[in-house]
Amino acid sequence: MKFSVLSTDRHSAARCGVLSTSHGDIPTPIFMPVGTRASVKSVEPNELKALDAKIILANTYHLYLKPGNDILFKAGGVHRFMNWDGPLLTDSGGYQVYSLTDLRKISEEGVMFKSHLDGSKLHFTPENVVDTQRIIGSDIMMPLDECPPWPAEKEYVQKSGELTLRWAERARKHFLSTRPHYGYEQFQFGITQGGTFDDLRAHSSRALVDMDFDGYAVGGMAVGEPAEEMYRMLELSHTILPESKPRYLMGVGTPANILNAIERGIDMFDCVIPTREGRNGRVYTRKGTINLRAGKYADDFRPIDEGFDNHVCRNYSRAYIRHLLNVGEILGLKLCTMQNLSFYLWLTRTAREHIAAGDFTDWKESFLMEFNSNDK
Ligand code: PRF
Repeated sequence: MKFSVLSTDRHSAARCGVLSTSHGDIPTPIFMPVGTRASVKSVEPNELKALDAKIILANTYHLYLKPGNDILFKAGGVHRFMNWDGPLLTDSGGYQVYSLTDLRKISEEGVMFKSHLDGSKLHFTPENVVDTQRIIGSDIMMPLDECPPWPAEKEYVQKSGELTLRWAERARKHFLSTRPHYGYEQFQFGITQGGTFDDLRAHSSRALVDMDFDGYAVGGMAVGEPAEEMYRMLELSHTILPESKPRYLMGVGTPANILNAIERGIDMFDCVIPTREGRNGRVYTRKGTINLRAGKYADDFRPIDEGFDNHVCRNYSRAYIRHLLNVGEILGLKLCTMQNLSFYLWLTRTAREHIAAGDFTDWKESFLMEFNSNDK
């Protein structure tokens, strides 16, 4: 995989770079909008492009369930199926091992899920998760892993981490012995686990580095641990993961989490916060978040974020969007979603600019000061 680091911050581990895939180049650090079921809820691919999305994420577990591999293969892969011609990353279903605790059984072989849709049995193995992602045709695929909850006993996290490593070994071997279906190259990242235990996280990271993945994800974070614990794990990861490969922090997070992780050497992020909160009427501004459902916005004809140069702020007022939400017009959810994605994409784009300019840490501090000021 071609990943070029263009500049490294003198005051921190932050770096900006470019990750090249067959579907285009991705500037890093980057936020990846979540399109679990081959749709970023309510937003079309051409609109994602206009919002400056460079890569989106989908989920192997959900797509395997519906529409299933036969239809995905007949469609010629998910890019063609959904009409997204940019880079696509797929998660493995490893996170569902965590989120669907009551619906799965873990064994050496893999994970047995009871479908959350109709109760039918699904067997996920490290090998068939690679096969499904070959059919999906994602540019970057993730191996099957187990994300343990927090807090958890060290013995459990250790055993789980060892199993994830054996699965990673099988997944890497299967990936290297199979070919893409659609004539373009695919890449595979490793996922580190180990909870917040320094020795377990270090062991997981070293073992995965030895397997020579195309990039590395830090998994098992943002499951309820204090942010400081997560930052400590990122500092540790930075000392072990190779500088020359991309690093992805899975499922994170708030704007502050993202900037603090960039400062610690992370290049890629995905999170449902902007899309999910948008559908609840919560929107992001440079001065913090506001909930547009509140009555006080009924006659507030200012844009969501005054002076923020994007489609939503140029064209619509708080009062109008609040009205849409208030009467249940679906356009309201869509405009809130677009505002938030635009904000998150602005955040990583602006971080890149400041890394390149050499003043990332100063900008980060002043951004967070204003974001937390509550002066809206
Ligand atoms: N593993 C996988 N996907 C994930 C995570 C993980 O640990 C997280 C971390 N909470 C988010 N998404 N496969």
